[in-house]
Amino acid sequence: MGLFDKFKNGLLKTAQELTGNLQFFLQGTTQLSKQTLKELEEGLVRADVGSMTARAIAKEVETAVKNDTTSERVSVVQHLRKAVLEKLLKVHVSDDLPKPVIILLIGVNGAGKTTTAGKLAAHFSSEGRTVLLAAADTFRAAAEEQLMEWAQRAKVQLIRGAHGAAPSSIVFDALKSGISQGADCMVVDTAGRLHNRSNLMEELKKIVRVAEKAAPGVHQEKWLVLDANTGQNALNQAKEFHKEVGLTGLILTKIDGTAKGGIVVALAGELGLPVRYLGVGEQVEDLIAFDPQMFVEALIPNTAAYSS
Ligand SMILES: Nc1nc2c(ncn2[C@@H]2O[C@H](COP(=O)(O)OP(=O)(O)O)[C@@H](O)[C@H]2O)c(=O)[nH]1
Ligand SMILES: [Mg+2]
Repeated sequence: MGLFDKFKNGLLKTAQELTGNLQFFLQGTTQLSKQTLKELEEGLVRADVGSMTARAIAKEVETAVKNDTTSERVSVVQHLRKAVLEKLLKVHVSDDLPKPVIILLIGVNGAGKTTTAGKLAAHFSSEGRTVLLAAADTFRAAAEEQLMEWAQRAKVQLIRGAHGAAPSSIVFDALKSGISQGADCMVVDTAGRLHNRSNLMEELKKIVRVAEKAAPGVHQEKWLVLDANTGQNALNQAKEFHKEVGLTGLILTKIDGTAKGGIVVALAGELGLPVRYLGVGEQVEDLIAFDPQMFVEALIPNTAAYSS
């Protein structure tokens, strides 16, 4: 499947929510009435763009349409596409990472950290990197086994700790070993934690500090893995984690099963953090590097205002 088709399939439900709605109320309208504008904003909110960002986008569209002398139906959609794209481009970073790089995956239970660790390992390995997976989730007995399966699938090395070892000590040993072996991409899977549990947040900060000590000067990424179904709660989660450890990116998982994919726009608009990857399924290939243009094209196709 081509990259764009992956975007399109992954965002199908969100697009139906948003664009299906656009088609309905933009049909036959030649101007952007107050009512249409309100419906546009509501459509964005329903797709989980968030009330603040939805309002901002609606305002931008209103201004753009006013200033556009050729304001026909289709141009409303064009202006909408442009407004959404601008929000995403503002925070976008390319997926070129330095070598070596350490990637810490953090987030709450069930968000998709371990699955994403496995997918990322396969992805970077296919780019010719020497990848190492570190199993720092010592909380659940099955967690290591699950990561082990992913390591085998991705054909990369897995480093795990001795029974009962502290997560930070596993991270220390894994990164030391990775650096000495010349690994250039070290992906660390951590235990699920709630942002409002202070002992778990302290443990996370310790993991970050220890990673810096084990591999001084090595570029460190701290990616929060978020379940897209969480909707607006994802915003709060991200804010809290960001405050505690200074995130460098986000991964939105389970985009395939939700109509709440607009959360990507909310995260960009309200947090200023880039989405790095989208999880669009449970298989190893179901991970896509985030691309703002493709995202907008999949969410609000150019043809939205024409087809009936
Ligand atoms: N549909 C779908 N399921 C996913 C995705 N990512 C993870 N999952 C599923 O979500 C569940 C929890 O994933 P897991 O990686 O164990 O979460 P963790 O607790 O954060 O490590 C598993 O059943 C995964 O197969 C995704 O992008 N799409
Ligand atoms: Mg896990």
